[in-house]
Amino acid sequence: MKKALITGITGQDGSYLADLLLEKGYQVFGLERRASTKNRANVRHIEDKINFISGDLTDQHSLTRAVAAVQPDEVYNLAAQSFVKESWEQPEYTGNVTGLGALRALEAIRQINPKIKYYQASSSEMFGRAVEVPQTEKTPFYPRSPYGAAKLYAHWITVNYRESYNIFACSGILFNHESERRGLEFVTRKISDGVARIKFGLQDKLLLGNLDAKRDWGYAPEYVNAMWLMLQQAEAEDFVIATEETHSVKEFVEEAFGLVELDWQRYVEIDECFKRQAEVDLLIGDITKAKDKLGWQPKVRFKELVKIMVDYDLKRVKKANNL
Ligand code: NDP
Ligand code: GDR
Repeated sequence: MKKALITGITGQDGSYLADLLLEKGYQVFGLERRASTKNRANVRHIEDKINFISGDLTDQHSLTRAVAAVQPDEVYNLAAQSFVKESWEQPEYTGNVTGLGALRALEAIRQINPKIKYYQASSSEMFGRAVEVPQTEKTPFYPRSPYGAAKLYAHWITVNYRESYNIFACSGILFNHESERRGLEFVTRKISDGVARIKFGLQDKLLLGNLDAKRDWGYAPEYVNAMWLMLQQAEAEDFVIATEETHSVKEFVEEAFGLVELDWQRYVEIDECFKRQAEVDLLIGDITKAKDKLGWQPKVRFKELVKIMVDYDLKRVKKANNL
């Protein structure tokens, strides 16, 4: 039985990856940080199958201890301060968790057993003010936020530990991926939740920032499969994972409101506080390498993604409010 240690197991991706690895017969260990109230909603359905280990990406000892105790075959480093907007409010903290956290995870592997395979959750935010369209593994990086800069450090330290210590370390450069488990602060979920609440008369307005930004949005459960595939290859390499389609936030809004037959222009208002200090205007990935080497490609496309999220939030909001 293979053993995997997942940091960020309570997040969107960590929970889907845990589902996948349990299905594959892995023994799954999840690093969980101390909080006054536990945050296990995303893993509630598999809570009894996961071995939770206490630890925090800002604490080297806790990571080293976790890796020593579990002796995993694979470590998936998914934990991060992952909200881009927040990274301007907490730039140093973001650097510490999202950037140095990866170094600490790699150090734990180097010290305990360099044969452990490592996956780093890199991000299309590293392309930032993209110098090339579409973006590939070879596109130069130009991060536009403290988050993007921290991810870039994590990305390069992963490459560096691969080259310095021969650790099987891969970075998946994943473009935005969303789901029913997406945090409510991210724009897609904010929209699907807002649409449901407006439909049921619980909310009048949806306040958003920049509607013109374009993103390559995929479906998270499919993306965690790409992470696993990367660690099953003969050689450790980095891969872009995306849908190769780009849509604006406005298109997401139109599609989501359209599904409940409401005119979005009556409900959506622009609030400057949701705009960013520096924006990433356009992201679209090129997944030629992932298709060729991993045999990976997405099935859920834009319209289906919006529908999955809106349908889910309509049901959830209805039930939560006894409607
Ligand atoms: P989430 O924000 O949903 O999950 C983040 C996870 O990290 C949570 O489990 C959180 O725990 C944990 N965490 C945060 N800080 C710490 C810490 N100091 N120590 C230990 N754990 C911590 O992110 P996603 O699931 O969406 O993303 C997974 C990873 O992939 C992240 O690294 C993200 O930056 C990256 N990424 C995401 C993309 C996306 O579109 N979703 C695209 C590209 C990259 P808690 O529950 O306690 O808060
Ligand atoms: P992003 O996701 O920054 O791409 O990072 P987010 O959903 O936060 O923003 C996407 C785009 O929508 C615009 N936007 C708004 N965003 C939010 N959150 N709230 C709003 O009200 C709003 N209005 C407009 C933003 O300006 C932006 O252009 C996500 C995270 O999961 C990262 O961790 C990950 O690395 C990247 O995706 C790839």
